[in-house]
Amino acid sequence: MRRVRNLIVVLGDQLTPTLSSLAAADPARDRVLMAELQDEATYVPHHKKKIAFLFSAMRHFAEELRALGWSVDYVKLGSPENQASFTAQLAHAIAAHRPERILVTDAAEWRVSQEIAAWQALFSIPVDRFPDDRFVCSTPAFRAWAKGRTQLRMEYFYREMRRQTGLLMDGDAPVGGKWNFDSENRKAAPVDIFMPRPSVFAPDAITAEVLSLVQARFAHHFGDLAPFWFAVTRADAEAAFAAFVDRALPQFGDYQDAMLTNEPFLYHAVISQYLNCGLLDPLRVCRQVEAAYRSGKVPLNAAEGFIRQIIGWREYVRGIYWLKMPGYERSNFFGHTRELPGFYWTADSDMACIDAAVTQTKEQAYAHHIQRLMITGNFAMLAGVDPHALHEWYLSVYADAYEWVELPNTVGMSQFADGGLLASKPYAASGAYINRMSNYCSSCGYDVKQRTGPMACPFNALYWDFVARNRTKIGGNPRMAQTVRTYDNFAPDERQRIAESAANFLANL
Ligand code: FAD
Ligand code: DLZ
Ligand code: SF4
Repeated sequence: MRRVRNLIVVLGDQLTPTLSSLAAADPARDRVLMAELQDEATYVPHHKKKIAFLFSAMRHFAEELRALGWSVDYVKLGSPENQASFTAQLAHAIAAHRPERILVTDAAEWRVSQEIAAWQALFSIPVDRFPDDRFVCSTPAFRAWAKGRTQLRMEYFYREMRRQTGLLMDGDAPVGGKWNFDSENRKAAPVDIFMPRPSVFAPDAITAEVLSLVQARFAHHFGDLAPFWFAVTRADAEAAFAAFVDRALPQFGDYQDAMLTNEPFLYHAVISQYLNCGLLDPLRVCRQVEAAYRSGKVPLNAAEGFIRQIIGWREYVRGIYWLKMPGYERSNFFGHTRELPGFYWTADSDMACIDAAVTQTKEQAYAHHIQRLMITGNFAMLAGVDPHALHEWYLSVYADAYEWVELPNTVGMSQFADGGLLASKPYAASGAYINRMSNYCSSCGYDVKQRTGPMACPFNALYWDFVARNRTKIGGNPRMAQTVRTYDNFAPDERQRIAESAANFLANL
């Protein structure tokens, strides 16, 4: 057998045929290594649907590469040559193939990038690392943008990305004369609204085999395996996205922040799991959305809102992650230490909003942004939950969760645990916000209109108790000052009732 020249290690979230490591190699002489790894499936106990999605997408990608002429060593979990970790699997492959060099595209997360950084010394083989060019903003470019700025605001970063990509630009000016149409995107959804569903894909033979494997090996992990309907090939992910553009995108902006019982997806795209493992290309989907706007199929507030999520938020949180790692994962501005309540796994909190978000998370490995931010995230911050414990929960339960995107959203945006690096104010809200944006409160045993007492919505007393507890930390924030003043104007006995209601609720958590 001819000696392999380059061995290309392709990680589970690198399912892109134009990947930088593959572009540097030659299918005729080089070999690809992919592996289903126990360590990767369990470094947090991932949702069963997430593991099944990724393993099936990986297996389909190996087929896609083979069809393009690549030789692929694909190591299934449970096969005799399977090892637990990237490093152990690579050692096994090096012994088998004796490659001259290892090629790898930089890992998306710190933990794995540290593992890769040790390979050259460990194996005494040159390891060529290539930047992951599937992002609009490289990590050095983000660092350069951030340098010297006292505040890193997404909005300014986003404008740079608009200029750089030319998306929704008329020359140097933003289309429509404004960069951001978010003020038009805050509508609550009427309960009888027509709701398009995300595309569903029946499991093929490869997926069926993976589903059996996951059921056998990870039965104790959180989440429902069935029904399994995610796309697992590039073609199907692209079809799912095209269907979203046709059916849901026109109203994406209007109802972006809305929540409805039994409507987990509303007008959201449900594509983050495809984008984050490389089945969809972020810039390409934005160009498709721009084309839909320019051809008159979708309004500007929808197109701009969607494009902002991808070239704005998604790129921005990645930049923050690589700017602040390691250490960012231990951020805890408020010094919160409470354990994560058990109902984050069991959905039996008796709070209709929490139970709706957790139930659909268990069923679908999905919740939309406002559910993550303003229901489960908001509650955890008000209740003083340890941000690291919450981070591990989000990283486990969503099909789209990878640390580079999940951690800044959890620690920075939802918990304000970085003290305001990412968010300009804590996303803290009482029941009134949830009542305005959802229909959850109408089926809840708690009364959203009451501030204190045993039947009062827990978010209310917890919200004011959070303000009271942290008044010195948040009072200087111009966007929180009015809230602190409102609390200060409560009569002393009302403040006392708030403290008692919050303490009673937390004591029974
Ligand atoms: P849509 O609402 O249809 O938005 C379109 C796309 O925009 C998404 O697919 C996503 O790629 C991108 N996007 C939107 N908001 C964000 C954001 N804040 N950060 C990054 N990308 C964004 N997103 C993840 O991809 N992985 C995570 O692990 C993750 N964890 C989160 C944890 C918390 C606490 C919060 C508040 C948000 C988190 N998000 C995460 C962001 C966001 O909730 C999801 O991207 C979104 O819900 C995915 O659903 P969708 O595809 O239907 O998105
Ligand atoms: C998330 C994940 C899981 C569950 N399993 C695997 C796996 O078996 N093999 C693999 O190569 N990658 C997996 N991944 C994704 C990796 O954790 C991901 O590549 C790292 O997070 C690097 O960003
Ligand atoms: Fe949630 Fe409070 Fe409304 Fe119940 S009343 S659904 S706890 S916001």
